[in-house]
Amino acid sequence: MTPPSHPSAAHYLALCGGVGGAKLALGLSHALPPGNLTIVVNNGDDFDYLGLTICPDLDTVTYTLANLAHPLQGWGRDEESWAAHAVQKQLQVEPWFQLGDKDLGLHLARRAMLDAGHSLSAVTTAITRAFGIGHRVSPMTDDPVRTLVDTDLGPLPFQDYFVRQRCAPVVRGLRYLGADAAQAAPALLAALGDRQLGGVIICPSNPYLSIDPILALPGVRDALRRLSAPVIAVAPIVGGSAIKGPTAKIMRELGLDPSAQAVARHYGDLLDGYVIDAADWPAARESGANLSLLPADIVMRTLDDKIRLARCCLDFANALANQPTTGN
Ligand code: FO1
Repeated sequence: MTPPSHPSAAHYLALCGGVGGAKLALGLSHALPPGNLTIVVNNGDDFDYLGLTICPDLDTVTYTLANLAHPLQGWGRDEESWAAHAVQKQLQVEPWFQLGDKDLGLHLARRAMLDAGHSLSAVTTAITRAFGIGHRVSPMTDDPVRTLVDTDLGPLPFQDYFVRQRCAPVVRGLRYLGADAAQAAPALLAALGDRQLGGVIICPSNPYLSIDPILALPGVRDALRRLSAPVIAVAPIVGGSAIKGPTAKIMRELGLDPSAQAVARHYGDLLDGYVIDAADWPAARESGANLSLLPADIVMRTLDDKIRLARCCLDFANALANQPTTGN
């Protein structure tokens, strides 16, 4: 495997949500030293549950980087026990959302640190360091932002739509409540302002549920547009079906063609490069998108797959950064 050819001093910013994004974030954490990578995570899925602040995407990324994640479930921890949830179920208190016993420990600690006045960024740093994670993991903002799903049953808070209703309602639209008044988190602002920024990698998470809340924060889209460093995205869809989660269903319900090209159109002029699966390469080439396309094997099953794709993204960003400017 060729070593990454990106300049060692460069810093990279990864934007991600839950499962799919966390896989690439793990690959990037193996391909880059801690000082060269900032992982900014969607926290529009966050919600207050039984007095606890649940941060699903932050916790999926944390558990994934700490090698504590449940290997199949896509959330929560491996080797978990469910004694507390069993009592909750017996007492009929909100049993629809399952918190494992070890996961509960994290939520109680986060609650205490937030109540002590620490920001979500500071709390996330404390948690990730305690789990042995050297790389910087940050929420997109320290302010409350909540994704609201407009459906045929009316507006639903995200976890109600996603977990309680198992994504069954028909999606009519999405709103990110609080985003317009929220401040991008310090680590996100620092990365966007870093003169050593070598590139931004939009990880293969659901664009509408996980990446758009980050892009909805005031100034983030414009800052990405103004960057001299390349912005690349990895397609979350292969051959018209989402690798994980309800992306394709949501796209169809939003009247969008569930394809890698539709996602590229969705990100629009933010992108300098787009990594798509080799299966989607012929269609994408015909689409005439004036975007640098890179066909790759983007399905990540093993750790090697995740590291390989991460290095492919870094080399792609580096190649785009060294392209002679077209002078436009
Ligand atoms: N997803 C479920 O489908 N069922 C659950 O009971 C559940 C519990 C849960 C607890 C903590 C946590 O961090 C995530 C949890 N998730 C659960 C996943 C979560 O709702 C979604 O994966 C994300 O919000 C989607 O990005």
